[in-house]
Order: sequence, then structure tokens, then C-alpha cells
Amino acid sequence: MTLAELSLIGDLARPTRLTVPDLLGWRQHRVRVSFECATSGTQHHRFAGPRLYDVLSDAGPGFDPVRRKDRLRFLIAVSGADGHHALLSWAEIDPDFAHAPVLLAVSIDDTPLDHAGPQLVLPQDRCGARHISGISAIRVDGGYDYRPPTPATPGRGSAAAP
Ligand SMILES: Nc1nc2c(c(=O)[nH]1)N[C@H]1C(S)=C(S)[C@@H](COP(=O)(O)O)O[C@H]1N2
Ligand SMILES: [Mo]
Repeated sequence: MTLAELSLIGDLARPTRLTVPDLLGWRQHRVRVSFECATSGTQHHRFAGPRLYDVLSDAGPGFDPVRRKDRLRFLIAVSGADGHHALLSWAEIDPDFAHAPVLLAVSIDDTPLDHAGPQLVLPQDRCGARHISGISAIRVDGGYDYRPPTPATPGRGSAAAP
């Protein structure tokens, strides 16, 4: 059976493809989690793997590292191979902000995820829906650089500006 591959794409200096064995190259963390599911009830699992923050930081997200406010526009879009999808904000996992201990699990209950692909683990979530299994892509997106529209100045033709 082939190894699953995870693509790290988007606003990154070093976009890459990683297998689950590649994810053993970062510092490993272990966690026990319980989460509730509307359809299958409460589940308990043990997961191990690197922090999502450590893996994404090494891919070089495109913000100015010394300006904390520059990180606030970054989103992390996590997709499973089946199309299940969730968004996190960069600030959610950044140690200077919410510092959530989100993992990219390489094993569940001591079973390796080499073929299934890594699983997102959010110990802070009460509901299981963001524990995306079989992750195929993570897109870092800094495109949310919102600027309010400049108010038109009456009588100077600004509404017709290009
Ligand atoms: N790839 C993928 N991951 C997923 C889901 C899914 O549909 N696809 N469902 C989520 C939901 S709703 C829950 S509760 C947890 C546990 O789901 P399970 O009971 O199917 O393991 O996985 C989450 N991860
Ligand atoms: Mo669920």
C-alpha cells in the first residue's frame, strides 16, 4: 500500500509534500482527547504527532515575523481526501495568541496513520467535527488583507475613478 501524502500549499516560502513518516521529523507530542459527535456519541482516543504550528512555521508562512499584527490575516484551510474541510486562523495556534495545542497526528490509539494520512487533533474542541482524518492538503492563506472602501468625495468624480 502506498503512503498517503499531505501537500502544504499557499502563502509559504517553502511549499512541500509530506508523508506521515516525514512528520516524525518534528518534536512529537502525545494527547488523550474526548469529543462528542452528533451521530456517533462521545469518543475517546490517544493521538501522537507534531504540532501543526511547528510544521507550518518551517514551511515559511508569508507574514512579517516581527509584526505580530501581520499574522492576524492568515487562515489555515485543512482538507481531507474525502472533501471534509475546516478553517483555522493562524492566531488560533500561534503561541503569541490563543496557542491551541493542535496536532497533526501520525497515530491514533497507537495505530500508525501512514496509509490513511495524518489527522487534525484539537484537544480544545468539545465537538469532533474538526478532527479531520486523512488530511490531503493544508493551505495557508494570507489574502484576508481587508481595507475598508475609501468614501467617495462628492463633486470630484471619485465614483468614476478606475
Ligand atoms: N476526513 C474526514 N474527517 C472527519 C469527518 C469526515 O467526514 N471526514 N467527520 C468528523 C466528525 S463529524 C467527527 S465526530 C470525527 C469522528 O468521526 P468518526 O466517528 O467518523 O471517526 O471525525 C471528524 N473528521
Ligand atoms: Mo461528528
